Amino acid sequence: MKDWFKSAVVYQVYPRSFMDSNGDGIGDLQGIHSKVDYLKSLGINTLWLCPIYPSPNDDNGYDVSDYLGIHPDFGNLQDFAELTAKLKSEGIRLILDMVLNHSSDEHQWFQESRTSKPPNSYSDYYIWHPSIGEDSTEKPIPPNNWTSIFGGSAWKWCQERREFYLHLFSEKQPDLNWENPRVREELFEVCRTWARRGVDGFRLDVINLISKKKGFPDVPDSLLHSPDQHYSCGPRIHEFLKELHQEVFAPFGSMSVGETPGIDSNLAALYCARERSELNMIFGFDHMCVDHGPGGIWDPAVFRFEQFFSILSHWQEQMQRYGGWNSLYVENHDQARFISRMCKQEEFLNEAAGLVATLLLTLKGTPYIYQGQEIGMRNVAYQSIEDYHDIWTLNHYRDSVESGDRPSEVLRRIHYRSRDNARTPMQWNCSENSGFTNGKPWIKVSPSYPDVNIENAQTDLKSPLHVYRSLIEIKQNDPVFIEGKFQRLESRLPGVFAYLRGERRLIVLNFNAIQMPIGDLLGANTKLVFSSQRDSCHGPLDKLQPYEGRIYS
Ligand code: TEU
Ligand code: CA
Repeated sequence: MKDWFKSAVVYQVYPRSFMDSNGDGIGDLQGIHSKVDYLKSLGINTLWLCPIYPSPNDDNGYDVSDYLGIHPDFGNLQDFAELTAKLKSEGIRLILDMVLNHSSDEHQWFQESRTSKPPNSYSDYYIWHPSIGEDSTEKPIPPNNWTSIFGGSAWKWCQERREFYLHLFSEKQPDLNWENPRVREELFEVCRTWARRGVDGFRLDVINLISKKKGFPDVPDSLLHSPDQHYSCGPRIHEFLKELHQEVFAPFGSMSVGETPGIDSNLAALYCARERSELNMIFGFDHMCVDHGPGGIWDPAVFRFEQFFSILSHWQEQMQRYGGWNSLYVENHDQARFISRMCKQEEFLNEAAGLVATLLLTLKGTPYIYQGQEIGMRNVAYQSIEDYHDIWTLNHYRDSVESGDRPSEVLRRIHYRSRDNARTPMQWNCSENSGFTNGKPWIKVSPSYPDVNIENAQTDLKSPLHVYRSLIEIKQNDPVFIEGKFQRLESRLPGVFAYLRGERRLIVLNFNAIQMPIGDLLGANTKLVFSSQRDSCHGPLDKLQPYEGRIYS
């Protein structure tokens, strides 16, 4: 089907934390297989799997040591084939996560590259640079001030080659050299192989970082807290993406979504406007930064709702203007749980989750639902750093404590921000370890599981699960929610976001913990067709309940 990505409703699975089939405490492919029926019942039609390849797990699979294999923790190629067959029989498409900006340092390419200089065939597979001198302790000085997104210098000295290599993420994730045509061809062939194995599309990890700025200029002071803006959009980025499109996506009809930190709505269309033949859509980050303080991601600030609404509207309008397509998300494996960020009233978390569902499924674009989001899974607050596993979190803790921050203060930031908030095991039921494993889970289960779990949600009419289900069905049966024009309506009520889809669908969302009158937003003939809260009352002089979302027609 042409443009099937426009009617896709994507569910993202973090395989380590979804379902464990063999009691080793780690989620796996057979575990996912056993839950396909659940996914089907939710109504989603596309599944995105985070990396499933062999990896030393310095960054939980985003450090790939063999692009064509399956990590033994997850199973093998036979399990993969069984899963794809099962998905196909249920009409669910599959997209895989491709990590093409960097590999693991344990990949054979890097093992060869680190010990050899040109003309050895692997010597230029990565980004090598001589030192620019020695400091007073005779340590080599790296070529510039670039810092890794996970902390520390982005350059690591390699004694064998007597050169630095670049790693924008951990030092076990050396950046691949896309300037080398052989590297590009290897990576294209990797994607083609998975397409031949039946994969329908790709989520491309940090794809806008693959082309590096010529001459490696220093990061300016103003961007030191968000250096990814400096690393993104190198001079050959669009050329490389067009090549990927021509070599892989076009011949296989694969769907493509690029993860693009540091791209704003004005640049976005350059990546996904249809006639440019690059990507189908991208994941922007603007709207995920509305609770960042001046110190960047580890500096939590109050959630700025009005900014959130205007960023979302602006992306909607830009994509409409330039013929691009939006991806709609508020959670993934890198983000803390959204309702914990947005809603400070414990008693309204379920309502807030239903409101978010209404937002994601009624804006224009392809919605991405992250595992557990549909039942309102929330942040955890482990009291010991020992209970955290994410490399970014652990680095932040170590660096902050070393530089004199109080450990309790650092933990407070981690509770709010850590990526592990999204990585606690999926909560299936109220049995031990939330039904995720019979063994010891690789990461602690959230203490919320006895209440918040799939089994409870099925019977609890207040669970956001039902809002997701109903709205997925509405979206799939009403083309206005796919192609209908987006138009924001000015609302004088603070914290209320209202817009039209097409001519006749009005969506009104109350992001407040109090009731809001909405009479003046509604025309005389508007009739309520959906409320995210079943028990609220409806009439022309009606009030929106705390965190309620409604659709009128
Ligand atoms: O994430 C990229 C990433 O960490 C940044 O985009 C970050 O979120 C942003 O700079 C915040 O401002 C991807 C994967 O999703 C993540 O899990 C990996 O750790 C990372 O790439 C490295 O592969
Ligand atoms: Ca397992």
